[in-house]
Amino acid sequence: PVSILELSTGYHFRPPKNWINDPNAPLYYKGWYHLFYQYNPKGAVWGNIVWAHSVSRDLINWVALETAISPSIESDKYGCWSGSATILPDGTPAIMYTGISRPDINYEVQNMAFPKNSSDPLLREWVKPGHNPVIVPEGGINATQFRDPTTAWYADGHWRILVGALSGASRGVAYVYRSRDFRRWTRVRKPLHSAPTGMWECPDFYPVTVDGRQSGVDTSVVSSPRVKHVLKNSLDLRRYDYYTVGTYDRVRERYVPDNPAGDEHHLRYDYGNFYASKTFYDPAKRRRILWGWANESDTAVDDVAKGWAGIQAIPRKVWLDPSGRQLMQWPVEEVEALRGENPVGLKDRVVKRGEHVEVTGLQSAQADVEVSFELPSLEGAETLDPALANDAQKLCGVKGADVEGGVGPFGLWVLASSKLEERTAVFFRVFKAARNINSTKPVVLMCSDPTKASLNTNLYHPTFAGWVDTDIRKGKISLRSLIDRSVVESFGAGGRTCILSRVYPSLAIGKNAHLHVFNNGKADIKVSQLTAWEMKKPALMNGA
Ligand code: DQQ
Repeated sequence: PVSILELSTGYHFRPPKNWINDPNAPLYYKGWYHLFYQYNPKGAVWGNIVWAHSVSRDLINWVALETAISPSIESDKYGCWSGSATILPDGTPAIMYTGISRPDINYEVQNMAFPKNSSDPLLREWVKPGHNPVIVPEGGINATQFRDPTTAWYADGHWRILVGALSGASRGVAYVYRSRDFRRWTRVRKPLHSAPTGMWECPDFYPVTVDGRQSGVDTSVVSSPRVKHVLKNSLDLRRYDYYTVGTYDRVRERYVPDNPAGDEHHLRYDYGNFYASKTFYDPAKRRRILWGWANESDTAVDDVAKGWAGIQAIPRKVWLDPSGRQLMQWPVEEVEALRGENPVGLKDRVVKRGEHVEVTGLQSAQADVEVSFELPSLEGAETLDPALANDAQKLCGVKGADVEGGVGPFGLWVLASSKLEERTAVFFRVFKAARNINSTKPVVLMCSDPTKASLNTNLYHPTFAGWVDTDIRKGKISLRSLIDRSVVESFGAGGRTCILSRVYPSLAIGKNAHLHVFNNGKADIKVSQLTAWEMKKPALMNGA
């Protein structure tokens, strides 16, 4: 077996050494994509947080620049935590971020920084104006749970931002601050929105178009009847990012989710390891792009030994599904430039009950796989246990990849060792509609089951799962997986449900990693098309 220390990533953004977490202030400026991120310059565990900075022309090749923001003033002396960028009307970016201003507690205030030289497309140096901090926790705000300012939007003579907070013991809150001059900020008394979910970290609030097209709009497009709004919060307690789709009332400064139960029965960007994410509008390609952090799921001891921890997921384009009920996500098209020249595949291949088919002819430890399945019949689908109908993850924990079903589980085994002792399963499973659900539509579950991912038993290997809002009666469903040594990032049904897992095989490494299609359901399924590409390493891939 190979040591965990040799497992890295080939094309996912990661630091060559040390710890990274949240993506911060992604933006596009003068032909360059900028990514800042939370970074510990002194080690592979969280701490000593500064803003590292990398730039790219294509979202794939990255060059690390010098640290952009680090403790230097009273109001950020003990840490420069997460924040966002806003492109001002003159075209220059402004950053707002959280500063830790006391040594004894995480006393959180909001600061600003501006480029020292806006004619530098690389925005290498940032200066902090003397009037920092610009927002302090006043009026009963819990100063230790008050952080992560959003990108500002502009309407009716005012800029607005959100700051995430905790009210009382358990209420997640997004406070609105307004400013006429982007300098003096005052709080709107009532928050934009709140819910009994625990602390809201890294809120994100942005418009999406309702025309069913995949294009994005700038954050300040607030008043058109052609947009709805998305509010995303990162749940500190549960460590995942959830969102609702709804309406922004800019006169009352309130946001109302379309689904009244949305904050309770919420959607997630990703049902796996994906946190503290942030979007930005890319004017070059008129799209909205989502960045999210995926932490390691090995041990802290392993992280220290390997010298680094944390990656960023492949940036995803996000748009509103024509149904208006949820977002769609898809890896930015630029990642396809890494696909090798000789894809391999399967076509019209029936996979019978209990069968698995190996996809050969490629080195699949670092690969991009797209597959479409056809389901000849849904007759034999299992009945959904009403007790588990609300908990996809639990259901998948009970009905993992090896538990035979009616229709499914079927999908991919990725990062599989030659004798299959190790394998990560990414799959679907179809259920007849539960009797307590007012619909005849069958229910589709998507899972990532890493319980067999590694012979190394010293690892955290949760099964991840989410529902897929698709009409499977048409008999078709697709899956795409970006496999990258220790990452399996999967997109179900064209990006309706996404799951990122971190896995640490001990055998299925490099040339010893295999790829299979499997079917552990009673019903036959058909792979109408499978295409798998080896993925090249970007020429430049340098975190801090
Ligand atoms: N990470 C930052 C905070 C944020 C948290 C600190 C989310 O600003 O709330 O590194 O991961």
